[in-house]
Amino acid sequence: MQIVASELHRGHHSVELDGGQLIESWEGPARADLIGSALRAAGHDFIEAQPIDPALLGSVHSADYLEFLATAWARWESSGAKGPGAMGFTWPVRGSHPVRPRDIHGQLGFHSSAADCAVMPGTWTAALASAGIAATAAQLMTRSGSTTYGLCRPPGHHSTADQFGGYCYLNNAAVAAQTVLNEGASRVGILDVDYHHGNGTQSIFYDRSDVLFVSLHADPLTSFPYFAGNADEKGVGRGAGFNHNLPMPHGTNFDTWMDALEVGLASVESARCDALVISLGVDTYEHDPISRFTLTTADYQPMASRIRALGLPIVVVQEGGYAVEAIGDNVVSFLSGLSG
Ligand code: OKP
Ligand code: ZN
Repeated sequence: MQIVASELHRGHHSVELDGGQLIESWEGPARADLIGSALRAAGHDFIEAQPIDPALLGSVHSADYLEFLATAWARWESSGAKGPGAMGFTWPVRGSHPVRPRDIHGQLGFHSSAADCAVMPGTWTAALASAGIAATAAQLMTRSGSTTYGLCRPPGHHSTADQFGGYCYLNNAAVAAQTVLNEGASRVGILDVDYHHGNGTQSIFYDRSDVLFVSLHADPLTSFPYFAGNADEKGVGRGAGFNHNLPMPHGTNFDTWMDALEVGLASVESARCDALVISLGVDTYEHDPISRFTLTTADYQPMASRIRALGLPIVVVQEGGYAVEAIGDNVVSFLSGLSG
C-alpha cells in the first residue's frame, strides 16, 4: 500500500489545557514517527506529500481563517503575549451573532472551539503539510484505483471551515473528500472511526449531498467534542439524510462497535458513494490514555476487512490515537485488514 507522509509535522507540538493546567499535548511528534517506523517495518512504500493547492484549501476553509492561521503566531508575539502558544481566552456566547474581532486575542477566540491546542511557531507549516498529505493520498488513490494512506499529523476532523480545536487546524478528511470530488466522483463517503466525533467534518458538509458523513464515536453527552455528534443530527437542506452519527457509551467493546459499523456501512451503500475516505483514529484502543472504548490491536484488522468488503476505492487519513506504545501496531493492524 502507498503511504504518503511528510517530515514537516515535527515542528508542531502544542500545549493543551488539561485539568486546568497547560501541559505538553498528548498529540505530539512521536505519534507520527512511531506510525512511520511501524509502517516501514511492515514493508510499505513511502511517497513524499505534494504542497497543497491553495484553491483546494480555500474550498474547505474560509479565507479569513486561513489568513488568520498563517499569521497568528507572528501577531501573537508582536502583541507582547508571553505564553508558549497562541490561545484564546474568550469565545462567542451561545445565541450571539458575533462580528469578527480585529485583534489577535479576539480572533483566537473567534477561530477556535477548544482550549486543548494553540497556534505554535511551527503549526501553520505542519498543518499545511498534513493537508497536503491528505490531498496527495486522495489524488494517488483516484489515479491508481488502489487504497492509499495519508500519515496526517496534526489531525483534522475537529477543524471546521473557520475554527481550530481538538488538536486539529485544517480538515484533512474534508480536503481528501473534496479532492476525490474534484477528480470526478459524484459522491464521496467519509467514514470517521476515531473515538471522538468528527464535528469539523460534519459541519463542513452538513448542507451538502455530495459528501455523506458517517461517524462512530463516544457519546457527546460524556465525551469531547461535547457540542455535536448526537444521533439526531442528520444534515440540513440538500444535505438532509447525508449525515449519520452513531454515538456509543464509555466502555464500548468491539462487538458493540462492529454492530454500529454495520448500521453505518448500510448508509454508505444506500448513498451509492463512488469512493470512501476513512478518518482513522486508533484512540478506540483499550489502553488509550484519553479515551474509554476497549478495542484491541487485533480488532483493527477485521474492522478494516469489513470496510474493504464494500468494494469501494479507499483513502485513509490518520486522525487520533494517543497510546504511543501501541499506535504503530494498531495502524499496521488496520492497514493489513484493508489490504486483505
Ligand atoms: C482529537 B482526536 C483535555 C482533553 C481535550 C480532546 C480530545 C481531542 C481528540 N485536555 N482533548 O479526535 O483524536
Ligand atoms: Zn480522537
